Amino acid sequence: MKKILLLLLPLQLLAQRPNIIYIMSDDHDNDAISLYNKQFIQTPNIDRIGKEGMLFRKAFVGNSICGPARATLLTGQHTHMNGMRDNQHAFDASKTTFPQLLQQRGYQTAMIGKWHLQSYPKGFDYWKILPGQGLYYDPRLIGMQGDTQTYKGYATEVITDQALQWLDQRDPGKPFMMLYHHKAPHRNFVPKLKYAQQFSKIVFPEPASLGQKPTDFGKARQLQKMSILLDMTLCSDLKVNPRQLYNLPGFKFDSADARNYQGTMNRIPEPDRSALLEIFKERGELVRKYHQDPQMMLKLKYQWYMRDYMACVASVDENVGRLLDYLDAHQLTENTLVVYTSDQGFYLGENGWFDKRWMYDVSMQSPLLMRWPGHIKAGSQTAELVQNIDFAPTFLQIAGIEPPSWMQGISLKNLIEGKEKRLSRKELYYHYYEYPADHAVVPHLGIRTNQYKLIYFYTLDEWELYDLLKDPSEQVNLYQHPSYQKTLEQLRTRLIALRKQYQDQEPAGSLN
Ligand code: SGN
Ligand code: CA
Repeated sequence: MKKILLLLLPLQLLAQRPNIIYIMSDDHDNDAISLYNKQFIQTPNIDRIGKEGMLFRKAFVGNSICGPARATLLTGQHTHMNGMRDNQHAFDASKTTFPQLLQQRGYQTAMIGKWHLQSYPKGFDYWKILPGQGLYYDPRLIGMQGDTQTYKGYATEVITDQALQWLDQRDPGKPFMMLYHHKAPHRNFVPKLKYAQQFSKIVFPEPASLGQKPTDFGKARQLQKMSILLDMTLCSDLKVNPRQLYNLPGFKFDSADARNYQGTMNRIPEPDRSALLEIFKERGELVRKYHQDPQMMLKLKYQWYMRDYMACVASVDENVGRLLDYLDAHQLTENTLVVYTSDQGFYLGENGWFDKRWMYDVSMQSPLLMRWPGHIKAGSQTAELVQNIDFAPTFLQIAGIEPPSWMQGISLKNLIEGKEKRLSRKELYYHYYEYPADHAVVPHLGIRTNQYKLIYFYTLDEWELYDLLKDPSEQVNLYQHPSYQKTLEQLRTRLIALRKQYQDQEPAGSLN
């Protein structure tokens, strides 16, 4: 019946349905977008999406890691429902996804860039993906025939070239939905020469908690291996030339790190490689001088990390600009919803860390900007609690398709169009699984409301409670605090109810 109705729809009407471009970068934290925070970098192109549309102040994920976040995007389900709990398994490609539903209803669909779900994409008319994490220089891309080709150039630009090419080749008579997914600024943060130069002398402000000792906290924080000082590598992550570290008295040379560094550097074409080596030479000299001074090493490593990370973001911003210009030049700006986000947040030195995974806001929160001229008011903002389970139902509703009831998110269409100021949902569920790979963050689950966060590290039977209004950086665990016992009980009850609502029935410590 539905098919017959679709056939009866005049072609013109189909063409009027909005296009959707979903831009997702990998590990791009809010603080590295100037519309959120002006302290670190200017991102005028990414900002444009928010300035001409809506900025989300409280957008979150349900499991702060790559594959799981991507599976949630596709299914509108938390990861215990879609099966993609961690990066170690393949996404079950037999699951129905929102691109498939759009495709069935006449949308042209494409997926370009980082995929990281280990099974091949389904529900796309066109796809071209990085294998696994992909490479920064001369990346390989897998095409729809399973063929793999090397593309000369820098990944952020190569992926953008591919996206623009697909836009050129598509059938202009049909609406489209494109997932345009960057590799950057993921570890090991390899910049283009021009941005490495631009950031080479910048001194970034240090977060107050940079030198924090995990021993002052519970067991979960003591177990992690995501410390800039101890776990971020000098050569591969921070591009210190291992030649400068041979035979350095008192220095423990890491040959695996040196090999990884060589692998990265060998892919960078000349003359850029030599120019980059020249920029990074100072780092080796400073390591030689300070390697036995942990305080100094932490400060230095933080600065080098920030420079490389921000330089990677600068390329992403430039290429988002290319895409927005393309839309302008092809009269596509008006009828296209453009979304900018990341698979999660990322630690930029807070608690002395890099990476993500935690339910703490730094990693649970993601940037989110949406532009849709004529529908979203320019310069609008929302502080409603939204989550990545909401993307799929939102995109379906925008395309005029009723979201299936098995999707767990809610459509944000009325919120972005200003027809509703508040969402009915007042709390978010979170569940992280991957352990011990890669950074020894122990599994945990929890509830986040506007004011509170209750986290349960169930393999340790350890709880943490934060008052986010008084302590937004989540440094004071109030779990034992006498005046919070009533709040604690209420939150625990709500958490149990949330687990039921979202059908997370797996036993977790003393829960279930
Ligand atoms: C790699 C990184 C880790 C990172 C995971 C997951 N190590 O293994 O630091 O946490 O990816 O990232 S690296 O030395 O290989 O860069 S994710 O984005 O895929 O979830
Ligand atoms: Ca990621």
